[in-house]
Formats: sequence, structure tokens, C-alpha cells
Amino acid sequence: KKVVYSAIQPSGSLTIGNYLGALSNFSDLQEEYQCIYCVANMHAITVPQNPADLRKRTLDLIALYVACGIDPEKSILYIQSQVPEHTELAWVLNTITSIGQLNRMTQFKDKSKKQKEVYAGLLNYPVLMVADILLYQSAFVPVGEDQRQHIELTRDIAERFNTRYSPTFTIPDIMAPKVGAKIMGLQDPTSKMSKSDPDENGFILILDEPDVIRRKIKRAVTDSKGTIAYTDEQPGVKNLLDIYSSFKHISPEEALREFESAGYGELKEAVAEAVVEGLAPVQERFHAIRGDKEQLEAICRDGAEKASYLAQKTLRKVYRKVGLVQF
Ligand code: AQP
Repeated sequence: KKVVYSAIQPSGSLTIGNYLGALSNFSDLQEEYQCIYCVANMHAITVPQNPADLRKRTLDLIALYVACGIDPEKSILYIQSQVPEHTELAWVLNTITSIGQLNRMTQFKDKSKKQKEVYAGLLNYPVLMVADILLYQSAFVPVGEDQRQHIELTRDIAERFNTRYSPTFTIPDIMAPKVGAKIMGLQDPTSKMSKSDPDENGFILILDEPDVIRRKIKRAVTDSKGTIAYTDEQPGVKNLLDIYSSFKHISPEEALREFESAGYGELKEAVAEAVVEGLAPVQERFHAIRGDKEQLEAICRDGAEKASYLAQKTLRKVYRKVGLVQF
């Protein structure tokens, strides 16, 4: 089976952007592929985190994966810091990655603007992500559009290593969803919805209560045109149509037909109901699982063991080719 790999950072509570761009697409892949899903806590510490919150959110995210249909018997589900091969491979890959290329990453540029002091971990973040993907010989990486540049970097570095030494890594492809690949912020529909946005009206969390969801969508920024169209000139309305069509599993064009003669109020109400309805089963399963800490820890231990076994195979090859002794 070909390997599908994806990771999510426990850097905040997850938004519907994370859900539609990534998480909601994961369970369907489990039959056809060997799926490996990770909680990227080593990535999360590239910006300041409160340790207690980070610890809690790490297990929240494991529970959320399970609530979204990830079966730990079929897929490998684990926490990044419990598989040390990630940082080991990242170090080797750092030695063939140019600083210029890292400086050009748009996520680095965006995130560094928000930091008082920019630390090396933030610049090196994509190299750790490259290691995550390459360690498992992944063929496909289901992520949102915002990660496309990092996947291209992954292909570049893998090819560089394969050329410099000998074929070692599978060259992975991005697997972005057709609809929902880039959900925008509700307060600023020109930038992506992000779980670390300081304005909590800008995002909807997967675990938000129905009334909170309704309130946030009611307050979503639209425009003064008053007509509903699916166009970049009306980013707020376009985003609402994207959210609606993703939750309803229809195309944005079909959604547009439903609302062509509606007002913004009516559109917002329908979007809110679609989101509330779509998230209800996930929320219910999450609350049922989250309390069982022992079971969650067992899933993590088992997942880390399986992941480490696969990661070791790649890492040993890499060390041998580079000339790092292993006895
Ligand atoms: N707005 C989005 N629309 C669609 N997909 C999105 N993803 C993130 N935002 C959107 C996808 O979610 C997955 C997990 O993302 P991540 O946690 O690794 O980090 P991120 O992309 O940096 O997400 P956030 O929410 O913006 O987190 P912070 O604020 O911590 O940086 C990825 O597949 C991503 O594409």
C-alpha cells in the first residue's frame, strides 16, 4: 500500500479550516492507503506555547483524530516528540537546505512578522516537516493549499538527497481537497482562517458550541454589494459559500444556485446551520473519547512504536549513505 502522511499542530484548538482542509478528508483514505497521522508538537513549539496547554491540546488532538474517524487499528496515529527519528533526520536534511530557500517560505514570512524575536526553529520548521514526510516514504500528503510551498520544498530536498547520494526517498505529491482547501478568516476574508488568530471572531473551532458558531457567522465580514456571487471581488461571501458547500458536500456553483436570490442574512443562517449540523457528530464522539486518558495514551504508545519502526528503516539508510557510523 502507498503511504499517506499528514500532521497537525496542537498549537491551538482546531478550526473548521483545519477540519475542511485536512482532518475531514483523512478517514476515507484509510482503506486504500497506509495512513500515518501525527500530532506535530515539535512544530508547535516554534512559537511560544504554554506547557500545560500544549500537553492538554496534544491529547485533545489525538481524541479529535479518532472522533473524525481515524481508526488506530488501520492507521498509525502518534505524537511527533515520541518518535525521535524526526529530529534526527531533520538535522541531516538541514545540511542540504539553503537558508535562502527557507527565507522565501511565505509561512515563515507571515509568522515571523508576528514574533518579537524570530528564533531559528521557526526558520527551520519546514525542514522538520520535510523530515516528517520523507521518513515514511510517503507518496501523498493531504493538506490545505497553505502547505503547497512546503510540499514543493519536500520534493526539492528529497531530489537533492537522491541525486547527491543515491535513490533513498519517495518523492511525495500534495493531495489538496477540491473544495475547502483554503478557508478564509471570518473577520478578514483575505487571509486564511488560523487557529492562532488573536481575534476569536475570525475563526470557528471544531468544538465551538452551536450558539457560538451562529454568533460568529452572523458577525462575519461581507461587503456592501448586497448580491450573492462566487467571486474574488466578494471574498467574504465567497468564503461563506465555500464553507457551506464543503459541509454539504456539494460544489460552490450548486451552493450559489441555492442562494442566488437570497440576502446575506439568509445565507449566513443557512451556513451556520450547515456547520452546526456537520460538526455535531464529531463533537459528540470527541466528548465520549476525551475522558478516557488511559485509552488515548495506549493509542499514542502503540502508534509511536509502529511509526518508529518504519522511521528507523529510513534513518538507517540515510546515516549509512551520509557516512555517519552505526554499530
Ligand atoms: N484556513 C485553512 N483552510 C484550509 N486548510 C487549512 N489548514 C490550516 N488552515 C487552513 C490545514 O490544516 C492542517 C493543519 O495545519 P497545522 O496545524 O499544521 O498548521 P497551519 O497550517 O499553520 O494551521 P493554522 O490553523 O494556521 O495554525 P497556526 O495558527 O498555529 O499556524 C494543514 O493541512 C493545513 O493545510
